[in-house]
Amino acid sequence: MNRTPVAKFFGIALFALVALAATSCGTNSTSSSGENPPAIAATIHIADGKFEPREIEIEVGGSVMWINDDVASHDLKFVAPNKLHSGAIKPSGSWSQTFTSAGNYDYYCDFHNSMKGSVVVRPAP
Ligand SMILES: [Cu+2]
Repeated sequence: MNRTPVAKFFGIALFALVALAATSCGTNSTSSSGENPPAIAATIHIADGKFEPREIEIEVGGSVMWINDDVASHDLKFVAPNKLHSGAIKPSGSWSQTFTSAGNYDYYCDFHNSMKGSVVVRPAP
């Protein structure tokens, strides 16, 4: 007569354990994909004193790579509240950045202030 509640308890405990295992398994697979180098979602070329394309849209978690095809050095300084700064990107050099929060990231070249671009990071679907 006493066994039924005990069996019920173990049944629930087992269920909870399986649910926990399933949850942690799901978390593991997510984090393991995050350990891989991020895939480049978009590439922007710097040429003739311009960012090409000037505006791009990516999904949150995506990475963008800037490649300097120009003969001069350029950099990327992001407009507040973003504090990203690439530092000088020499000719044939590149710089990449992963965007982990959705939002609009406007930037300009600190050496040539008329060079502007923006990255629009969409939230995950
Ligand atoms: Cu520049």
